[in-house]
Amino acid sequence: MIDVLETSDGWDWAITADRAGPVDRATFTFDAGPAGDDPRIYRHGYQSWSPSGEARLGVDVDPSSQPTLSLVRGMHHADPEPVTDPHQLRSELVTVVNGTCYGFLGGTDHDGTFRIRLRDGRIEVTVEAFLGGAHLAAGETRVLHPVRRFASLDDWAVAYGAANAARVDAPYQVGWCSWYHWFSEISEDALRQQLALAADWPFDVFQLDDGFQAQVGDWLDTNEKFPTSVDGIASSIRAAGRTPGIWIAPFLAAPASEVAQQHPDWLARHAATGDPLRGSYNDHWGGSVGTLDTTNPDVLAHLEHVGRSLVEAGFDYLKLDFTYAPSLPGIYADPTRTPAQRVRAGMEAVRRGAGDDAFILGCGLPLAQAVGVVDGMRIGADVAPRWDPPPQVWEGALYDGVAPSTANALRNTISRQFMHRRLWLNDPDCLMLRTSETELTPEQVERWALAVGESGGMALVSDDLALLDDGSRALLDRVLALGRAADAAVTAPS
Ligand code: 9PG
Repeated sequence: MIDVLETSDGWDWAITADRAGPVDRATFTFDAGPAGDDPRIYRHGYQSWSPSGEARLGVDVDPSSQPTLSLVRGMHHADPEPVTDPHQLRSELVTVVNGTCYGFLGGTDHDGTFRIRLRDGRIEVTVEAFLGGAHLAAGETRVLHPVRRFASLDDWAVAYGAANAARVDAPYQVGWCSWYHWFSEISEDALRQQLALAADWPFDVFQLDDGFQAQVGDWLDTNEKFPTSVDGIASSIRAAGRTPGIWIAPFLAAPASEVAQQHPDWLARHAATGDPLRGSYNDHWGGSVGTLDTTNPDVLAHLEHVGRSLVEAGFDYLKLDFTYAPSLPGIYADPTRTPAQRVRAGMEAVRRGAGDDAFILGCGLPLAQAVGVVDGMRIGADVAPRWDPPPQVWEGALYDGVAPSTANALRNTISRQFMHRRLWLNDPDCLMLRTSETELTPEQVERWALAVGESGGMALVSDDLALLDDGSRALLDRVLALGRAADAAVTAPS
C-alpha cells in the first residue's frame, strides 16, 4: 500500500508491504499542466557520466530504448529495465517541467525517478521510488524520500544540500592527473618525471589514476610499472610539495585479484547464473570485473581498511570510481537493502576509513547517494583528446551522450553547473592544455579550458608537462583566475 500526502509544496509518502517479498517500486502520478507546442523538460542523468540537459517530449527518446547491454542501462539509470513507451522520458532525482522544478529531497534509502509523458495535450508525471526488489517484511513500512516543488534547479540544489549535510567547504582545487595523456600506460618513471617538470606549475594535488594497481580490487599493491609501494609513491609526491591523490574503483574486483580469489563470498552474483556480477568491462583490466557485495559486513570492513590504508600511506585525495557498481541488480547477502543503500553503504565505509579530512572525489557515482560523503563530484562524461566521439565507440559507451569526448563533457559542465558548492565541488573533468598529441584544435583546447574556468569547478590538468609551452601556461592562468572568481561568486552573499 502506498500512502501519499500532498502538501502545498510537494508530497510526503510511504510504502507498506501487504505481504513479505521483493518490492521494485512505489509510484504516484500527477498532471503537470498543458503541453503547449514544443514541450521540453530538464532531463537529469543518474550518475556522474550520465547525460543531463534539455529534452523534447514527444521527440527525444529515452536512451535505454536503444539497443545496448543491460550493464550499460544499469549504469545510467536507477531502473535498468529499458523504457518501452516511445513517448516516455526519464529524469533521475530532479526535473523541470513547465517551468517548475520537482526534486526528491533524499537518495540514501532508495533512488527516485520522474517518468514524464504527453497525454491528451497535457504533461503527465509519474514519480517513482525505486527499491530494486528489496525484500520487505509483511506489514513493514518504509518512509520514502519526500518530493518537493521548487522555483529553480538552484533552489532544489540548496535544499538537497542542506537536507543531506553536503560537504561544500573544500578549497578550490588545482592539480594534475595522469589519465588523459597516459591512460592505463602510466608508469612510476613518467609520474616522477612529471613531478620534476611541475616545479613551476601551480598544482596542489597530484593525482595518479588507473594503471598503478596490481589488479582491479588490489589497491594497496602496485604492478611491475610501479617498482615502489603505494607508500613510496605518496612520499615522493609529498616530497615534491604536492598533495598525493590516487584513483581506485573500490567496489570492483577482477577475477585474478587477491580479494576475489581469497573471498569469493564477497562478490555479488548474477541471479540467473550464480557467476560474479559483472560491474564493468575494460580490456586493460583483463576484461570483465566483479562487483563487491556492499551488504556484507566483511566487505564494508575491507572497504574501510582500503580507505584507511591509503590515507595512512599519505594519500589525502581519493578518486573513487565506478561506484555505481553495487546498484546493479543481482544476488546480495542482505536482500532487504535497496540499490541506493548498497551504494551508500560502500561509500560510507570508504569515508569512515579515510576520515573526515580526506578529500573524496566521486566518479561514476549516482548523484543521489553522493551528497554528504564526497567533497568533489564528477558531473559528466570523460573528456578525451578529441571533440566528438569517434564513430566506433567502445563497449562501455553504447549509450547516447556518454562516450568519452570533450563535447559530451562540456554538455554536463553547463547542465549541472547549478550543483557546484551546493552538493559538492563540481569536477567538470580534466583540462587538456596540449596542442600536440591531441586531435583537439587549439580553439577547442581553449574552448574547453575556459568552460572549466567559467564553471568554477575543479581544475586538474591532464597533460605530459613536457608538451606544454608558454601559451599553455598563460591559458591555465586565465582559467584559474576565471575559476577562482566563479567559485567565489557561488558562495558570496547576494
Ligand atoms: C580510468 C578512468 C578515468 C576516468 C573515469 C573512468 O564504461 N564506461 O562507461 C566508462 C566511463 C568512464 C570511464 C571508464 C569507463 O572513465 O571517468 O576519469 O579515471 O575511469 O579507468
